[in-house]
Amino acid sequence: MKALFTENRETGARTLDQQILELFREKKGGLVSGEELSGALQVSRTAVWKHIKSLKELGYRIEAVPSQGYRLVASPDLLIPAEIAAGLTSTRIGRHIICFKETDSTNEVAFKLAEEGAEEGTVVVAEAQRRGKGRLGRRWESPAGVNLYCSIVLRPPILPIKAAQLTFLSTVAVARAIAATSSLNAFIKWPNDLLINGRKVAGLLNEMSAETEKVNFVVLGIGVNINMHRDQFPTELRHPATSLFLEGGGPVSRLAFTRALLEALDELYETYLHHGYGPVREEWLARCNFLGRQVRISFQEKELGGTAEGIDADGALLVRLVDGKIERVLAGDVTII
Ligand code: BT5
Repeated sequence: MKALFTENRETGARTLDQQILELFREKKGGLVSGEELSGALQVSRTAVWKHIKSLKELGYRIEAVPSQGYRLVASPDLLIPAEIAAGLTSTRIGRHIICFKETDSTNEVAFKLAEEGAEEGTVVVAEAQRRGKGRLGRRWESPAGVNLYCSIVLRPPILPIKAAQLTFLSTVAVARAIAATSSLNAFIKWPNDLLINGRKVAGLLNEMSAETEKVNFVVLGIGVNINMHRDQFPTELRHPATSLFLEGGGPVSRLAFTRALLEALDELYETYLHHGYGPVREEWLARCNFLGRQVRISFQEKELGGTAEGIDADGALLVRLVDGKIERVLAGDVTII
């Protein structure tokens, strides 16, 4: 499992590419000599050259001025730790950021890292996923370079039955990040979707490791379609899908979005730890647009219809059946009629 870039904001440990980018950033577009780079990084000039070459391959425009050094001319909207961490104000979420050019599934990587002891707030990001996961073994389309695929390790001191509450926390965080970085407003559809104009723009998949009375860790998996174009969606998706680009008509900075998301999550998680689920639930209810509507819910072989009334303290959906009884629904797919 070789990460493209890693950065630990607490210990300061980072890859050489990260360090080179930081030196460039400090110079604010000015020249950095090869000597300066090799001295600061404690590697040979040839090694510096090789790293510069690999950064160029990633889309960084780096100009070499003969016998003077290198200058960073332009950076791509690439999800790498140095860029994500620049100006990031979160304290807990994003303490350690690990980025891949491609991986099977960021949730799988984060889960494995958490099993190996990764600290709370570790964030795994990939530019592309080979086998992005949806719920129940479904696939999450994850083309390269246009969207956000990320997974966050949390170690909340809660009982396993409360862990579903964290899905609400991440949906609210995504909705906040969309509002902060675009002119769009996303609505939440229980339990794990965000919709714009009725089309799915983001999906969440939380996975947990727990014992009977203790959560070891939770991995919050978040996929957001940011700059995905129409032709990048497969034709056979179960529900209509969209991206921020398609809805807003223009590109959205993936870096700005990622920072906004991590900061929103940080704030919501802090609130959750200190004040419980109540405030998160309130905001979730305010951002969801299907309460009072007729819905159909399918789960495995079962189907049930009624009016969506709300969510309870555990995050279960409350549905009023035709006979007036309220049914608590813990899992399933909702279709708004
Ligand atoms: C989800 O499942 O919506 C959860 C998606 C979670 C993806 C993130 S990406 C980072 C992290 N790492 C992972 O491996 N996963 C998480 P579900 O509600 O089951 O919806 C899946 C269904 O959405 C699929 O069956 C498709 O019909 C549709 N779909 C697939 N890719 C999509 C996309 N990019 N945009 C919109 N809809 C999509």
